[in-house]
Amino acid sequence: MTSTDHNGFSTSTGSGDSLNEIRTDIVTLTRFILTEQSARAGTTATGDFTLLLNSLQFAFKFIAHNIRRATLVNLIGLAGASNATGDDQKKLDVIGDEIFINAMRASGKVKVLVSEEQEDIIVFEGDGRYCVVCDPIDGSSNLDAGVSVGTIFGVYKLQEGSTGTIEDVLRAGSEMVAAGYTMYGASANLVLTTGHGVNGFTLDNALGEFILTHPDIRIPKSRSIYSVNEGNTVYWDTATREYFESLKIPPAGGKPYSARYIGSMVADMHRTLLYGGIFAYPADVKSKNGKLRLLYECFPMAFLVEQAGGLATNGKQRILDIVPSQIHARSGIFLGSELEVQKVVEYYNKHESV
Ligand code: AHM
Ligand code: MG
Repeated sequence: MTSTDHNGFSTSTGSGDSLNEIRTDIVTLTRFILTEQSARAGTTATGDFTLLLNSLQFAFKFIAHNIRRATLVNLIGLAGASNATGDDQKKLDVIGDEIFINAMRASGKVKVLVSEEQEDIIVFEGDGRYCVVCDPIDGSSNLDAGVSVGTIFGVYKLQEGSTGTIEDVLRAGSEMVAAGYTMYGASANLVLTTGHGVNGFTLDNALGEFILTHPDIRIPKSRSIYSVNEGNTVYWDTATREYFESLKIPPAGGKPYSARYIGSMVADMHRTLLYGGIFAYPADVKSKNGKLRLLYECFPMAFLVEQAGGLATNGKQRILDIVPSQIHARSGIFLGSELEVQKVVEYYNKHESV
């Protein structure tokens, strides 16, 4: 069976499909973006974003290729150095970073790049009009165990008249024009927003193309799943502790919440987007500003989750309203299904007013 989505793309819809039915009218990421741009841009589309996205796709494919063969070509293990925020770098962190920087430079469309692995911003030559922020390989401590990791990215437009400075990226997440992640698991899955909903693409290795497989992702309004590193309970504030404790008390006739924590933000977020529930990395007394970085971890995920109908907060403030004080600034974060995140906010409100 086929149906037509809001972009006018026809997609197979599962029920009624024969196992032998082969899709021949597939929508590639490039086709999707071209169609979306021409439908929305009016007369202003220059094709620059499409070219930027092509370079991003190339980086994802190249990183996916290296992750897949990592064990075979001795790419697992530490590189012997630490990055800008003091984390031990894996060999794949270094390679992922190089791939990303080279792809963004080669696009000719990027002026400013922020990478988790680089202390300072990189300003490229040329007249690129975009700023890209990225964590080339997030969750890399999981790499050697073959657990899914991912690349997280966000895109700002260069400010009017700017020649490329740090001010172009020290901006609220709500100013991002696109964001997403690619999860490197059994297959490479790219989840993208350009501010008009969320769409998911799967890399077809034989075609070398990202194919639209999850059109218009909507996060369920609620779901009894929580995802957090509970080993940190002793460091949490009262609101956070009470909130997570409340999830373990079954309602009359019901069940307590299920815990699911991979420890790889992209994989935990992918499940949360598709199944619903809440993912959190709260600020605590050990990490007063949280662990996850605003620009290239919290903002892109918050942008995606809001576009999918969910919420993202640090408990007191909407994540996308925060303005980072520096490029590697951190924040506590709770994000996911609308009704689940609202409960956290209620706990924070209760404790604020005491
Ligand atoms: P990284 O950017 O150094 O990989 O760290 C970020 C990762 C996230 O993917 C994940 O959610 C979190 O760190 C896990 O941290 P912890 O091991 O403290 O639970
Ligand atoms: Mg990271």
